Amino acid sequence: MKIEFPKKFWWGAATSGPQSEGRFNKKHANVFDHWYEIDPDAFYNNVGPDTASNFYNSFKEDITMMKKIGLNSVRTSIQWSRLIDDLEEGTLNEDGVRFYNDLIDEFLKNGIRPVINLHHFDIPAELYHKYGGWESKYVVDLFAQFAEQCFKLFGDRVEDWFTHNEPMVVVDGQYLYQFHYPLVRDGKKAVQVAYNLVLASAKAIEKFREVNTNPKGRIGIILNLTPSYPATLEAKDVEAARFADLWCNQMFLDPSIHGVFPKELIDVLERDGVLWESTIEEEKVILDNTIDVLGVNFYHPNRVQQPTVSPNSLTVDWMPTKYYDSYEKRNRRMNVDKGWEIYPKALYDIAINVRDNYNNIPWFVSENGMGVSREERWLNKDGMIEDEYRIQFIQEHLYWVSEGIKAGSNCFGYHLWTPIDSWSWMNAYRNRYGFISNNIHTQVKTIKKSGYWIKEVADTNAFS
Ligand code: BGP
Repeated sequence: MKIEFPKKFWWGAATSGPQSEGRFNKKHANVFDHWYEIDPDAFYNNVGPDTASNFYNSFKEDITMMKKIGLNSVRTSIQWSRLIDDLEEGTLNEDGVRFYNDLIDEFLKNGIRPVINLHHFDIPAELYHKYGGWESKYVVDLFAQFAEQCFKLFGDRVEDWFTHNEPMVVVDGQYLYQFHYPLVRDGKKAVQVAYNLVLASAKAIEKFREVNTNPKGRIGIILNLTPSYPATLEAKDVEAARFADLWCNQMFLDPSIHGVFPKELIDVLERDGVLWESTIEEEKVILDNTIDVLGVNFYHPNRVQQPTVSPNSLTVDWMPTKYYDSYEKRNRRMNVDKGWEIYPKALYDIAINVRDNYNNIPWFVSENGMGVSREERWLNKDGMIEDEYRIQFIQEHLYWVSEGIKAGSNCFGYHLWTPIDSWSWMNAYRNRYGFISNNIHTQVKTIKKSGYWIKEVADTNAFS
């Protein structure tokens, strides 16, 4: 069966500054650089972000390889901690400006659309230590100032901007489940941070509308959407799935696209005494500055059941787990290395949800991918990794994307995580995701079988 895609479909891949560049010449540490400095043991094999995939030094060669495998668009992020010299004054770091100028020009020279994101979990550590990072509305304003600098510097050449990548992961990782520095566990702060991230996105969009002069320029947000499926049709499981959807998906989708938070969520948070602090002026900024385009990161669905922990036994004041529990393993198809369920049809459900409930806004799959460990197991005699499993994974997901498009959803592209195996938060290089492998000792990069496969797909806009 031949699966075809619309003209000008984006075939690409995504990375981020902190996971690819390496720390070279950076004036400031982001929270991950800092965490690695104080606790290298928190990272798999003690490998930190210092070198990552050396993109800062090898971006020209790397982009040549991306072109070779047919990618027509690539996302990365501008690191706040690299571009800005004085974080409060918002003055520019010359080397940072030079680097991102050269990088963007190199993409364009190679016919690759640069898709630029502004925050990928990497707030400068200093802003956390001095002001509590995303807990602070002052930091929200500093982010808008940084965003404005980016639009002014690069907006003549960059058409596609995104404010945050996966703000939910900041809430979960940094403020609830303690898997990202600063490892806080505080429901009330988590709720405030979620609100502040939405506000920061809206304030950045407001700046964009003020300073952008590129007629093709547009701006959006990248959300990791996890459709929530109840374990059974019992009312309590269904209710739990409803809350999971409100908390994990709608909390960011609704204000980003409709300009308001879901009332049902506000009611629950208010009743529990953890609702964020907001002002009428801020709410107006959120209402007036919705997105033009949506990025959807999809890895796995959320299988939800009623909470197993009694609300009274919570060890902290408030947790969303008061209302739902996720479970992952019951006889489901799994990516065992990463521990994530594989359920491609969820992408179709997302497509229909965006079509029906979110104005059928233009959207693309901004990340999808399969993290696999010890991929050298599949090295062939010519030194190429034969990652058939990745090709199959992508095909299955693309099939459901195409079904969504046929049903009228406005999806315009697919980006794999990631073009070249990159450094991955605490997992460092354990799980590999790329079309191109990276030997972290020599930094030699080699195209995998999936890289040659995607080239054919991109060239023909179809696969069979
Ligand atoms: C997403 C992030 C990426 C990337 C990816 C893979 O949530 O946006 O930055 O890391 O997940 O996950 P992991 O790195 O944890 O294996």
